[in-house]
Amino acid sequence: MSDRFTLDSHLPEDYLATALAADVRAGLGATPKTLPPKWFYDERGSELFDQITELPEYYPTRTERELLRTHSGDVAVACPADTLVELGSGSSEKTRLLLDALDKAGTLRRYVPVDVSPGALIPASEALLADYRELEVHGLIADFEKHLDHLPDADRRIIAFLGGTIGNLTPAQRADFLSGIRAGMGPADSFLLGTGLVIDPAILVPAYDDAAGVTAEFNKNVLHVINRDLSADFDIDSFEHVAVWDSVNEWIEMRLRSRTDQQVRIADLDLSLTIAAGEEIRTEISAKFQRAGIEAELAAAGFTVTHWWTDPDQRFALSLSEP
Ligand code: AVJ
Repeated sequence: MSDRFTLDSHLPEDYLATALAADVRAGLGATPKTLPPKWFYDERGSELFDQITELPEYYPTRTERELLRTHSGDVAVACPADTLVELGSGSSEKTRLLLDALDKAGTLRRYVPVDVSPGALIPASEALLADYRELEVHGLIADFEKHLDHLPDADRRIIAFLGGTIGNLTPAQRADFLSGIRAGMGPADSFLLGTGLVIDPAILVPAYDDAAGVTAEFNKNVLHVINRDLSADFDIDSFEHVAVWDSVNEWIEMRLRSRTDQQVRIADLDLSLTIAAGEEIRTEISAKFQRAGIEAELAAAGFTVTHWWTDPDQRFALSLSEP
């Protein structure tokens, strides 16, 4: 491995197992039942998500990539940073557009991918180290909702949170998350945020319920994760994938609907559940935003939005904010 690579973990040894157990106990004990979306992303789930990003119906990834292609140069001019921090970096698929722009500006030194999954972070880092011969990569294995205080210092940083993943947080979680980011930023740093915008449900809903059924598999994968990691016996085939647009909250909800009355045993939690036919488990919200709404949330966390870029169809936005 390159001497330009360092990796720190801020997760306690048993963090993932403990956090999954706590989330499943709380979520499946609640009415209605919920599960947090972060548990989709084991190896298979991450692969399914990568497939989703290439589906014809799933416009966010390609729209954001196009926005980055067009505006990374503007980002680098507005904030000629030496360090790019990417929260929830995953496969670092869109990162190169930003790295190239900072490289061109002559300021780039270091990339800091932050992800809970080393399985995605390490290979992504290796590929970048091979292609950017002077770049330092400082990987952080951390949960971006909880371990924000460990971001490395630098002269000037861009903190990027892309993909519209902020929409997977509830409004209260978003407020905490944004304040947490803001609290750790210096005066020269900038925050680059990708947000899905509110659009016609006729386009939105199929993006979360594709014809090929990949999103359905992705949704059901959380039950595979629970079966494997908590010794549960969910009959996965008896659930169907549901995606609904909630026009009041302006978010897409993914749910898993049981086709049958069933008993589920989660051995590691010593928990038995009854699930009624037709009952739904909410597995994800994916909030979409209007400009005024997200600007108000950023302002409430102490940010000033300095740039706002959207695609011609106004489906997705990139915003750049200052503390
Ligand atoms: C990229 C993680 C934000 O909410 O659109 C894709 C996840 N869920 N299809 C999103 C997802 C269903 C995605 N994020």
